[in-house]
Amino acid sequence: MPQSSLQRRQTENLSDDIYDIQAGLSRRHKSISPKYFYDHTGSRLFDAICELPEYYLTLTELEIMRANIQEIAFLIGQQASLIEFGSGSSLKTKVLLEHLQDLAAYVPVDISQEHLLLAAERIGADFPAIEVLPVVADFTQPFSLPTPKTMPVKNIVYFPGSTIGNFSKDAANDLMTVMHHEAGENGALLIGVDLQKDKSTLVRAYNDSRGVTAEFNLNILRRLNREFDATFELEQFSHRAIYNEDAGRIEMYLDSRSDQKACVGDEQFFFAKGESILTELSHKYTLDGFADLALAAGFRVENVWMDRKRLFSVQYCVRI
Ligand code: AVI
Repeated sequence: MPQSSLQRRQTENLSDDIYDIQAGLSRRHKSISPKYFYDHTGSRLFDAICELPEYYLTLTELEIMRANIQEIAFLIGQQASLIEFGSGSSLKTKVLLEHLQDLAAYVPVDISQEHLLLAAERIGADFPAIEVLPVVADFTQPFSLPTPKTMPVKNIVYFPGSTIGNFSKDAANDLMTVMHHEAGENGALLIGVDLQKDKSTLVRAYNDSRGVTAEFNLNILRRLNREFDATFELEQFSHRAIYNEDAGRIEMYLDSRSDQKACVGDEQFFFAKGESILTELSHKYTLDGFADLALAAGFRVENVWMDRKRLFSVQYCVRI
């Protein structure tokens, strides 16, 4: 039977992903991209992480949003178009939308169509007065914006959760440049940025006592086994997260517990006992460090809100 174009696209994407995974595991320092964390189970585990007090990021960002929502809404102003990078079903998005009832449109952008449409439908049901215009796109590349019924006064790019930290410094600059482009003239960026702090708080956040982060990290191998023809033995790997103070980032690894082999597709890989696979970087910024990153992409930080302990920041950056 001839393949439909959707089937063909799915097959092509699958083989691109297998090559990408094989290339990562062929390097001297093995790695697997964190983009493979988020299958159904991975997304559920990440939601569970966000509820852990040790993972202070989500609860603190929400607290900052709630405490400063009037001022944030005032800066965004009336009839703006809110463009969320990521599909935005979170509580933070809801807190924001509750206070922006006169938005021109809410535009969630995500590469996963299924996830995006579900989130957009939920937001549409909760906020019937707001025009919701989902866009399926890889937001690391420039994309076209839809035209809302009401002409927006300005675009506000919203990027919560400190996901910016998961990008290398160069990739973060590229992404901020795309945000600058999508924000357009008079536009701005509202972004959640995790801050540098004492090592023990950071290490605890990524090595929680209930082992949810360990399970989240190991699930990447379970997904590779299921979707990418891989043969990892999960009990032969262990989760490790460290804070690299010089680089200002959390590094998450899966360490091999023994000398072993595993296949991905038709390639076999050898793992020596103690050898690590890097699965994620999570950069933590100083206020000055983030202001420099913003400036390099054409933004000036206009407002910074933080919690009392200065664990996390929400920053409003205007286009210059
Ligand atoms: C999605 N991202 C901001 C999380 C982080 O903190 O870097 C992913 C995560 N990894 C382990 N715990 C949470």
